Amino acid sequence: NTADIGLIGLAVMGQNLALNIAEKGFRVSVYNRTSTKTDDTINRFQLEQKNCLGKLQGFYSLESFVRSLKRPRKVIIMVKAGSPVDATISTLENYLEPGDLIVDGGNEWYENTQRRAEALSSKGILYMGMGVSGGEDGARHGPSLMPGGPVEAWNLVNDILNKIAAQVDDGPCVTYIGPGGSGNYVKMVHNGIEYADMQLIGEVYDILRTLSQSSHFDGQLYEIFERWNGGDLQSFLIEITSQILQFKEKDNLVVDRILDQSGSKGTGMWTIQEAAKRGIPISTISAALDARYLSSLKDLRVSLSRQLHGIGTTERNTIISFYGWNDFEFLISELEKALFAAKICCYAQGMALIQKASLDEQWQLDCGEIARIWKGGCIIRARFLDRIKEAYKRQPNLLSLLEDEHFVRDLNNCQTALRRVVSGASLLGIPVPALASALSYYDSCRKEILSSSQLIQAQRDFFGAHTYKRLDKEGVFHSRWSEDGSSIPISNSS
Ligand code: NBP
Repeated sequence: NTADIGLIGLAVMGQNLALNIAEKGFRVSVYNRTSTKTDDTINRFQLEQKNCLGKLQGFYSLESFVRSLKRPRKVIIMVKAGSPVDATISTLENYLEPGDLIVDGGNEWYENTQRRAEALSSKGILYMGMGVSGGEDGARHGPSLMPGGPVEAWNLVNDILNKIAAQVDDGPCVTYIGPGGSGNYVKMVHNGIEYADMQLIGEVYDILRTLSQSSHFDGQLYEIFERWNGGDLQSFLIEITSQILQFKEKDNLVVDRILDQSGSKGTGMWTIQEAAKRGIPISTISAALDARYLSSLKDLRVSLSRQLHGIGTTERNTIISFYGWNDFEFLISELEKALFAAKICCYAQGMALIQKASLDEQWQLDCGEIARIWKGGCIIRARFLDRIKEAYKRQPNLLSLLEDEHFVRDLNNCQTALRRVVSGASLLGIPVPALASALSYYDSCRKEILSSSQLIQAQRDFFGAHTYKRLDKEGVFHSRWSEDGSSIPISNSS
């Protein structure tokens, strides 16, 4: 029993994470339900071992796998989320003893983690749910890790996690997130933000692609993303977009040949459900998920494309010149600002959801630290996250990122561009649901009085006697809307 840690589940993520752990100098034991994956992992380790300081050993029975581990035993599970995790734990726990630790690194529903942690704690076994971001490459060379659970559990593995995580200027991309299922929760919101980030970039690309065909643009679209990657928008997603836009088969871009139906695996949907449950508006993330659902209605879209009208060529040219977008450089600069403003709104929504969950669940999450560990390894890694970290450093109890003085300045600087891009794209018939929702979020947040909500309260009281409060008096009121219009105080009126 000499291994520092064990890892169960050797599909894409588990195999790469095991090799990463070994490379950082640890002894890792691995096990997979189907033995061929264990063989693959051993073979890969042997091929890559010239870079490995540690050791990787494969096992074909859970019992011998567990016996190979140093006490207290630490086991990372990287199997498919849901019932496969329960099935794995139910066998594994028979070989463990009090003080041992299981870390589930899958994209798990946070309440499942809490249920499992509670069940295992009665046997003295520690349990953590750890978000792992960065896909295959991140797992192999340094992911962003979001471990949540008991602090004692974190203390048992933090030396390993600190070494295998991505490293950035201010440390490894891992921190103790908080108790309970908070690690899974933060990973879930990360994925929701990722959906929105991707959708926003997709919409801007659509505008660029459409207008590059009718305006005078001599360059290549990838160059625009390459240029943006040197500024405020610097991020992994902008960088890979530039690469994708260079990828050709013969003379044709591969992206133009891809079926336009975007898939999703569930974490985006969970984020929306959670936000609805906690009453937090995350409209840009919702718009991104809806856009994926809408993309899958291919047959309907093909049929409607022949029936529903957009605008004609003359109108289109008039709109383009009205917006000054014949000047492609000007369009590029407006899109850059619009994308940046929308990105701030999107992250403000995600962070607000994390803060609300933290409050409801008494997790005491540190949003600045969360932004920091997303700076490397993960899909949403970006220069921008440093700004978010700094914002929470200036004001740890920031109610909304929109309130931060630096973001206020940025938004005031970029809002006109966002407005023009949303209105111009709408007039041209280019769908921009995420950009538009970000703009509406921005406008709703900055309105002292929302007239639409005043009317809704009146309507609710009219048809359902749901009562309303007033701006000019204390108390709760109901009006006889269809009778004499008089207002009746219900309680505490002064
Ligand atoms: P998958 O999610 O595709 O799961 C495959 C693994 O689960 C295999 O090892 C498989 O064993 C095992 N498994 C299954 Br399926 N049912 C099992 C059962 N009843 N008992 C024991 N083992 C079972 O693997 P992945 O893509 O590597 O992802 C692992 C986790 O990491 C998931 O939760 C995923 O959401 C998360 N994640 C994935 C990514 C990514 O980019 N792929 C990124 C971040 C997080 P077998 O070989 O015997 O079938």
